[in-house]
Amino acid sequence: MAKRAFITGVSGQDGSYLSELLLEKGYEVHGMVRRSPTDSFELIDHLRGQITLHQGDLLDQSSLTEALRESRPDEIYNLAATSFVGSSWAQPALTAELSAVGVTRMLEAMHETCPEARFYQASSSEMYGMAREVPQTEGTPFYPRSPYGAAKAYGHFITVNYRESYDLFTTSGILFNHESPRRGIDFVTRKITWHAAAIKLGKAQKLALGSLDAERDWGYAKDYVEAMWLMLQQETPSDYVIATNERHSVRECVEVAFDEAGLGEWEQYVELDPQFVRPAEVVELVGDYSKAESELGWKPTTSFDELIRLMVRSDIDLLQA
Ligand code: G4F
Repeated sequence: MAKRAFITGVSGQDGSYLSELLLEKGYEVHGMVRRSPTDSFELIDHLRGQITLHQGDLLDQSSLTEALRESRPDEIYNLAATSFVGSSWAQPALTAELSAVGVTRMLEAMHETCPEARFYQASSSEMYGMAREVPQTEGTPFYPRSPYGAAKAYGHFITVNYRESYDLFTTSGILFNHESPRRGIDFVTRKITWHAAAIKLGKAQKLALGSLDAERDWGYAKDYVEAMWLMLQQETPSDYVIATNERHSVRECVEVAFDEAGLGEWEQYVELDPQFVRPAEVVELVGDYSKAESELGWKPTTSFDELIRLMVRSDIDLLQA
């Protein structure tokens, strides 16, 4: 019999890639969406008919319990959250409701309806914030620098706590930044690749950015959803850092993107705009994925350069279509 998976945040970047991966593996895929399941969801519309959508909300306990009762999953992937760090200062309490307490609601729903299921929590490198050591491992203490990071740290610890309190199979994937052509346009990599493509095609003139010196460990989202699945296939649940162990700056991202678009000197197109500078930045985020490599057999397959170039090509195709 086919295994059943339940994905919150199914209509986002990671949810759409994970759905494709699980369908390829023969899973019956169920997803949770906040709007009506009959609405259009850009990133998963090509999977219509292959996945079952349930309406539910991380703010609403009974909708989660009901969705899990209906789908009876073997595996639960909790990917839903507010994912934009920048807006978490404007909506700190909502961020906590969704990304912190929302995790407890999902765990409670699982505990009540399907305690034998396996649970994946989407934790984040933002929990390291003002990093206590470089590179970061599963043992590095957290020091979040945004309401988003603080909420994710709660979500991480409550996942560990339900594992230890109730002996549930719960895991937490500490994922560093992961990007793709499906990334939202507000995130810096996609903002850059989209603008490089648009400037190339004469559809935009300028690109406004915050700090060019900010650095991140950027990987390819398609590689990272494979790691999520692997975590739930292990004999015992544990937590894993998923990263590339390489750091690149926003400036380097601009250089590669504008080079791929054949635009020459990028300085003439880029302007600095203080509205994109954050009240507090994270520093020296870079992940040591050696535990994932040795226990899951996972490692990233796509370099930073390849990733940014494939995103630019995809945006050129998109804008030309
Ligand atoms: O692309 P970003 O907005 O991603 P951020 O904040 O690192 O968060 C992403 O990765 C986290 C780790 O996996 C996730 F938890 C989170 O959900 C999200 O997926 O910003 C990256 C860097 C920051 O330092 C930001 O200050 O780029 C800098 N930046 C510079 N100019 C900009 C801009 N970021 C955005 N979004 N827009 C700018 O114009």
